[in-house]
Amino acid sequence: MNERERILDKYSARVFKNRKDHIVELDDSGMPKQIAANSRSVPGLMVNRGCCYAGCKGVVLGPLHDVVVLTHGPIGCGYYSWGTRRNKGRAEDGRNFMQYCFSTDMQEPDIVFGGEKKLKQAIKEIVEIFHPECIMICSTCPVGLIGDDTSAVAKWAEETYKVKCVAYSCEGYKGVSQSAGHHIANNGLMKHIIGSGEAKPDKKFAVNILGEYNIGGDGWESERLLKLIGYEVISVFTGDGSYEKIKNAHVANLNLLQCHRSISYIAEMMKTKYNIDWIKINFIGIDETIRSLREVAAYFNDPGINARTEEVIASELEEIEEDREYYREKLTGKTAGIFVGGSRSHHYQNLLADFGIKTLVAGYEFAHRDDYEGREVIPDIKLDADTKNIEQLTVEPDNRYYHLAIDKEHFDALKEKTDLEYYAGMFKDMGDGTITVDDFNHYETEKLLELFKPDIFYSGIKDKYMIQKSGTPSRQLHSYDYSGPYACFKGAINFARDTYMSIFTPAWNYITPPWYSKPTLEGRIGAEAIAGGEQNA
Ligand code: CFM
Repeated sequence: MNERERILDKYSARVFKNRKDHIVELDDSGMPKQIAANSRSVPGLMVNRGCCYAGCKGVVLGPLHDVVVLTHGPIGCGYYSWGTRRNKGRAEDGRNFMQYCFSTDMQEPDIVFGGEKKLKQAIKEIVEIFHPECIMICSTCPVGLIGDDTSAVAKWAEETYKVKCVAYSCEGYKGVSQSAGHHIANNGLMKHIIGSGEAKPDKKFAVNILGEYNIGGDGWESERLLKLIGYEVISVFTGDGSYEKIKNAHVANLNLLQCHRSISYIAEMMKTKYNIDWIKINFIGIDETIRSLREVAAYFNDPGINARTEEVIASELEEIEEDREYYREKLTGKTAGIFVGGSRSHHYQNLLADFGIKTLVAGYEFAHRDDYEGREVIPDIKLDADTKNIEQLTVEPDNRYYHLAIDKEHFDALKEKTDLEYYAGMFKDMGDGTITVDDFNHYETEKLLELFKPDIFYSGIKDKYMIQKSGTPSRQLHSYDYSGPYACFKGAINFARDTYMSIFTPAWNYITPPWYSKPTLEGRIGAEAIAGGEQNA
């Protein structure tokens, strides 16, 4: 029995049938392999996913510091998404609403008789107290169930208060994970915000950074480098981003796409609407940062930008050289497991490789097949009912702002050798007997630790302490355990330092993993349905 079969072995026939296609072993031949992804989790398995509302409100819209994001629903959803993601914001313009929790706090009578009145009252109070220029309403499950017309309320708010107001029907139950919420947020931003500013596309080296949420200050570090080289960063989606800036995102000449999963929809739509090309960059990892900076420079093909790019790379490398060598020596030969949401499990493998750490197992909570296998599989992905529930927005070219940054010949030449309009996915960087698990759960995490015994396991708060109790150091790659930034050159050293400290702390000598001292529980996971239950299944 190989490792994959040993993980699946404990499952009942019914659960096995579901999970077998979500767990793949990667060898060096026959890539890419197919994996089942973006489908419903098995009820009862403890998975790490979030909901649609989390993806829309928490992930994509939450970091916009000058926007009041109002949760329409009972207080729990607003409360539990209050400041729980570490997207940092500076708000030099004085408008920072990120530290507040805005919610309509629906009560039973609102559920029974409708919540629109309360929503209007909340907007009135927001306008009077905070004077924002933009309000975004995010719906939670009960709002969709009782049918409040939040778009009509948003329209009313725009007419009554002359503010921008956008409603997102991102009820938690939509789709199968937070991924659906990303898509809904992308659609809303595209429909109502991007292109609504007055700026004209007349800047030469103007870029947007898409899918950079400034966790632990990563966005600031990426922006610092880009500005040093000579780029103008028009807007960032959405880490330390603002309504003020993203409404003018259409004037950029190139979109740099960091997180493919959460925001590739906007990248594609901006290409159709404004002819802005996008390039898949990755500022996590030293070699990847260098590759990304060079590819962006190649796009603009300007002697000054090319020279500055090399100068910045050389000076950043020089600054970190000593630390880089130190940590590489300490960490080379170590092994890792890495499980994050929908893009970091790939990005951080590159950073780990910079320090000689091999990734043995990796996976995502909610990625789609293209994030694993590469964008070439997109035409083969069958849209199921859950996906069809999410609006597939189509956009048309906008003649006011449609502009050409490079000619076709240069575009075609670049497409050959760079990640222009392409993402290769995670699999191609793996292989060699490694295992990938989609929508991993607690049982599978325990089993992976037992079978692979990695020196460190990167994941999130939901499983961090379970991992540590097994005697394996765990670092959170969602919040960076309050450290960071981890992006670019200096960030790589921060990451190596934190990894080094985690692995080498003597605390691990005091812990004996459970499988060394007592037999693990026998039995099957996901029992067959008992009589009577089957009809409801
Ligand atoms: Fe993109 Fe993210 Fe991620 Fe994501 Fe996230 Fe995050 Fe993440 Mo947590 S947008 S897919 S929904 S890189 S919050 S900043 S760390 S799961 S891997």
